[in-house]
Parts: sequence; structure tokens; C-alpha cells
Amino acid sequence: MREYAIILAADLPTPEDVFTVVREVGTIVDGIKVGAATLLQKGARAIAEIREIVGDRPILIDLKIADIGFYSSGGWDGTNAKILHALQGQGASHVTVHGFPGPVSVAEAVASARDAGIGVLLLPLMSHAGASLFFGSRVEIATLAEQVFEAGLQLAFPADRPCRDVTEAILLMGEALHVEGYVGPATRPDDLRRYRTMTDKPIWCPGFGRQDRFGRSLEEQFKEWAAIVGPQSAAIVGSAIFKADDPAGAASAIMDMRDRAVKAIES
Ligand code: 3DU
Repeated sequence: MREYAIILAADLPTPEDVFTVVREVGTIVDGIKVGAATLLQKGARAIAEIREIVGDRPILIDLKIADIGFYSSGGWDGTNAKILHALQGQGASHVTVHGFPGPVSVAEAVASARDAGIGVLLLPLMSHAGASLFFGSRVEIATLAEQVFEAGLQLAFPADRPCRDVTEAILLMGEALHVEGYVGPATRPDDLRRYRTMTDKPIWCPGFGRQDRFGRSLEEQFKEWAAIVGPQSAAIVGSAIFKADDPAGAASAIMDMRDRAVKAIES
């Protein structure tokens, strides 16, 4: 995948609207994010149809999977495995998975996604207002280690790394379980900095434009995002592209903003 990728969140009300914008913008941007609403309406075949338009660009399926993991002698047999099995062979490259259901749920998602040839992006925090209410709750590293042990998993955590809250516990779990990357809020630059102290993996960031709460322009947001997360990253952009009068023009302008932000870092 391209460094500093721009991913279109194709969150439109009908599959027809989704395909109109993907045809218009899908080869300008670096990848597409497909939501649960589109899959509910059109079925998993929507992924194959988008794949035909965008070639080998990444397609992220944003299901935010948060169900049980269950391991028996026959292997992983919880609901997460069933969801990921249903995605296998459809053309998805990445899927989003929640971390708060705990290590067994995430371990099942990572193992099942790997079997399906799909990369897991874990969510340690979200971009919307109020998201830190629960994600910011205190968790001690000893509690995390105890729960992992009780679940029968063998995971190694860095001995010198304290854990402050749910967000950090999910990041520690993601590193120990070898997820492919994370979703991180472009609306919370301080938290993105915190992610970068804990992982070198790709961070895919939603929250550009309408979700910004600092009064930054899109250009300023891209500059800050690129400087914090570095090349192993993606910006997930939805309404700033598809709600524009000219989505193709808006997408091209955003690609230019990204290029200027990267240039500013490199110069
Ligand atoms: O605000 P936008 O229109 O650019 O859309 C953002 C997209 O990113 C949307 O699909 C939403 O479901 C997703 N997302 C977040 O906004 C925040 C998260 O923490 C995770 C995903």
C-alpha cells in the first residue's frame, strides 16, 4: 500500500450512490472503505464489484467486528471466525475489529483474518466527541496480563511499558497479537502521538473535515496528521469528498494537500 494513503469512506445511502462515487473517485484516491450499510443492502458481492473498479488498491471493510472468540480442539469457532470466513475470497484487503471485547475476541479475529488473507485494523479509540468516556477508563498492565493468562493465551507485553487506560491496553494487545495496523482518530492529535510511542504499524485515521473540533482547515489537519503518524499511515476521508459538488475535484484537491503535507515534512 502507498505511504500516506488517502482512503475514500464510501458512506452513501444506497449502493447506487456508492458505485457512482466509487466510479468517479475510486482511481483518484489510494483505496476505498466500505461500510456495513452497503454490505447489508448489496451483499458481499459489492466488494468484488468495487475491486473491478479500483484494481489492486486496498479495500477496507468497516464492520468494526466485536463478537466472541471461542477456541476448542477444532480451532477458532466463535462468531468473529464466522464473520471473517464469510468475507474470505470476496476481495477485501482489510477489516476493522474492536479491541474492547478483549484478547480472545481479537486473537480469533486476527487468526481467522489471516486464514482469509485479510489484515486486521484494530480500534484502540474513536474519533467522535465523547469517545474517550469508555476508551479512557483506567486499566492496569497487571489486570491485562491476568486476563490474558486466565483466557489461556500466551502473550508477551513489554516489561517497561506502563498501561494507563483502555486505549493503551488495546494497543498493547494489538502489538502482542500482531495485528496489521490500527484505526486512530485524526480528531485527537495527542492520542495519535501516544499511538506512535507504542507502535510502528500503519495507523489509518478517520475524522477529517466535519469531525474536526479544533477549527483546523483540511490542509492544516492533513499537515498535522502526516507529521504525527508518518509514512505508515492512511487518512480515511468520507463526506469531505462525497458531499462536495464535484467529488472528483475534491478528491484531487485532497491528494494535492497530502502531497504538500508530505513535502513539508521531507524538506
Ligand atoms: O466523517 P467522514 O464523513 O469523513 O467519515 C468518517 C468515516 O470513518 C465513517 O465511515 C466512520 O464510520 C469512520 N470512522 C470514524 O469516523 C471514526 C472512527 O473512530 C472509526 C471509523
